[in-house]
Amino acid sequence: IIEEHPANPAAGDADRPIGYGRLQRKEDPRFVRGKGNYVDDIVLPGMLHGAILRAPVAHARLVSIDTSKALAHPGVKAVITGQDLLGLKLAWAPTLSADVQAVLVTDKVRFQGQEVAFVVADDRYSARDALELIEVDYDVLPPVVDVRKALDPGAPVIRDEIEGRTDNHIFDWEAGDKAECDAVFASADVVVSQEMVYPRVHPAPMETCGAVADYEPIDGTLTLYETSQAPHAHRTLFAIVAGIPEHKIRIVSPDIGGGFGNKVGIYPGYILAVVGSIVTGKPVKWMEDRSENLMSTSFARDYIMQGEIAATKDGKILALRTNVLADHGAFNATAQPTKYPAGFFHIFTGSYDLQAAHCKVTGVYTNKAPGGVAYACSFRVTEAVYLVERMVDILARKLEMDPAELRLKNLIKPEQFPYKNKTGWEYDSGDYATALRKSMDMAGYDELRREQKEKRARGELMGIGISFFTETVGAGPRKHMDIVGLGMNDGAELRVHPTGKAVVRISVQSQGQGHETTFAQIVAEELGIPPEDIDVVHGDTDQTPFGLGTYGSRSTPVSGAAVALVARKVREKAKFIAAAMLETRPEDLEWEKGRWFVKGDPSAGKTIAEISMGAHGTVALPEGIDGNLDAEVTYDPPNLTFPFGAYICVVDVDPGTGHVKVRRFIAVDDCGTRINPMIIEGQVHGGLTDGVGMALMQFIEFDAEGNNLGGTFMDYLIPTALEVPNWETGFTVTPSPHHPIGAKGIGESATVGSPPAIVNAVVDALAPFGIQHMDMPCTPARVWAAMQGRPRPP
Ligand code: PCD
Repeated sequence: IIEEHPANPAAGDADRPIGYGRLQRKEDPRFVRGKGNYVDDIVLPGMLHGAILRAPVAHARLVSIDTSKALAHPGVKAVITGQDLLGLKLAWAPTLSADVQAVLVTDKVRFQGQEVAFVVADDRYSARDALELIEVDYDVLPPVVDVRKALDPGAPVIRDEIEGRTDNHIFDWEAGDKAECDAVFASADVVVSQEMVYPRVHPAPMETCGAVADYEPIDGTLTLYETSQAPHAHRTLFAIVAGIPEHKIRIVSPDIGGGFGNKVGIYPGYILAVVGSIVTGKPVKWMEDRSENLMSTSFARDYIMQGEIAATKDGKILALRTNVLADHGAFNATAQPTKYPAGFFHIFTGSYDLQAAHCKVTGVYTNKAPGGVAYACSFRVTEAVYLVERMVDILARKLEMDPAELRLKNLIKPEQFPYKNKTGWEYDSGDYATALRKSMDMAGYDELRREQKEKRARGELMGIGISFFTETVGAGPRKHMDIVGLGMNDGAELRVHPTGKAVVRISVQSQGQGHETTFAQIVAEELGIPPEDIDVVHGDTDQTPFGLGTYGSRSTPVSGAAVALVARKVREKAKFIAAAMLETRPEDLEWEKGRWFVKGDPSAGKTIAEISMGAHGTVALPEGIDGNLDAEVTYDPPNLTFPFGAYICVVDVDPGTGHVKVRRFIAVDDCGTRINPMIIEGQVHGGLTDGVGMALMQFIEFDAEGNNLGGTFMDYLIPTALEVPNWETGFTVTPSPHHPIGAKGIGESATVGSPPAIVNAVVDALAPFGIQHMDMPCTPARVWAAMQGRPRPP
């Protein structure tokens, strides 16, 4: 299975991947054979099935609910309503953003698709049939659909159950120095402004959300199989909310069919499965269907951003400011660290060296599904990067400068790192201009511009779009961040068996990223044990150390660091045992290629396997060293990591239909030290494809009544191989100075970086029409409409 095995890599070679490089994925043999084990594959003896009745309207008072006919339906074992949950004190559950969310409606429906009742039956079909027998009387209220009208005086108050609430305002949050920023703007030569919408989209993972709850009444234990990106955090929250002691709860996240942020939160369905199991005394399975997933689980984005950029007339960018209106839906359930209600949006200064910056974000309630999840985005970085990269392009147009040249002029320089931006971030490392130049070389940038000029002369619409992004991933240092009070650290436990095979247990949860491979590679690199001899255990709270889970591309920055350090701890311990075995002093030993040997006598050495056998065997152990090669670590990152990239997109727009074809896409990514280049390329391909979906095809719209118009894959379009080009990827390597192996995250880079490159390309193609901006998604209808009534290009 080893495709590329750099046997004796030169030490310090930054381009060399870690631990066997392009190793084929250890998890794939089970996936390609259809032997994965997903939540819906779990079948327990006597298991019942749950189904959720959902509200047909967006805003309505619940007048009455009659479940008697449903209860009488054959096979139905229980029907649970909001009133029942009130009795159990489970009608409302805390969200990840210090709000509460209704598990089942008790008073008022607040979005279409909201959970109203839960039926438990012998099989899925009886449960679904019984839903139709529940009689609900709704008193329909006017909904708040348009976020711009949510704060109007007289707007219906959505959260009227909260004491004293008279409007739909959730929070105002600011970063940067407003006075300083306004002063720079006031004296700048050039100021341009633009309003832009980052529309509501959905992670839409291949596997929908679901759970199997198994409450054992005799000893009071709960085993919950869940689609969860953060099993340990979920367990703690279940313990707090449901009052079940934490040591009696086991959460298992088996194979996950894509997370993309959709499986970070705890949805009502998970809680209902648990309640169903407690009520019936049987295991209960609940699996969403596709429409339920799209309509009720976490959406992403939904930011209306008013951006302004200030510069000198020769193109030195001075400052950036923005006001954002954030639609959080009916409950503030956004996933992000407590201190940051707008996530990491304040990295909106991007990759540029600015004199001042200020942002203000206002969050409001509307009658839409809650969420604001970080879909392939480290907490609103996606919105931030889109804003700055569109603004820089608009500025380039205004200054009549080439957008690449404008960027090169303003990028933070290598010698400025660590770089402190104007909103408080400290970027760890970067070499931005090199990455941008590399992408321009790969693209043949000057040649593309020549081609564009020729085509424009013939009336053809070709666009070239650039984006340069910096991300902030690896949340995070416990002094700065927590989620619902839990510090964002992660653990790793490593055990080397007597024969030198190893098992590493990690607190993060793979959803397809290939952790069983890459985390084994980190141990392999540190200890010289081949990756195939290292088992990676994850996704079961009974078997793994505590940690906050996988999202925000944090697994490699946080848990990957824990794994490197735990392996180093084992290596250090092995040194003392090796010294005993070799009858020498530990300080006389040197480490190389998986073995400790005597300095000056390389033939006298012991491999990790030999040392492990010694540790577990009869070697007389030095004072204070016990008989194993095990260790554990909890890692608190000193800072986040700041991966970056330069993307270039080439589009052709059909002047007759408005159809946008992405002809080429060049992506140069820098995620520091690379572990597995093949997996990295896969991550980038996936993220770029997501970017095409967001930029050109998908958004979740609502009509005036609050009906969700994006509730099926007929309306919510998922990009396929047909819509995307043959991705051209490249890389540079700028290691993170504070990460033990220099690695930064990569999982979300392409989703963050690609939408602005695509939109910049579309707007560039439409430049002859004098179009400065177009909101996503640039669908054929929108592009066509934008061209109408404007003079044809010369
Ligand atoms: N890597 C390497 N190297 C480096 C980095 C990294 O190799 N330097 C690799 C690792 O190890 C892994 C991957 O790659 O395997 C990734 O990583 P990261 O970046 O660390 O990340 P993570 O944490 O692991 O993951 C997460 C991400 C996210 S976040 C998302 S969205 C998405 C991504 O991931 N998701 C997904 N990708 C993916 N893929 C798949 N397949 N699936 C899925 O689901 Mo969020 O926040 O949740 O929204």
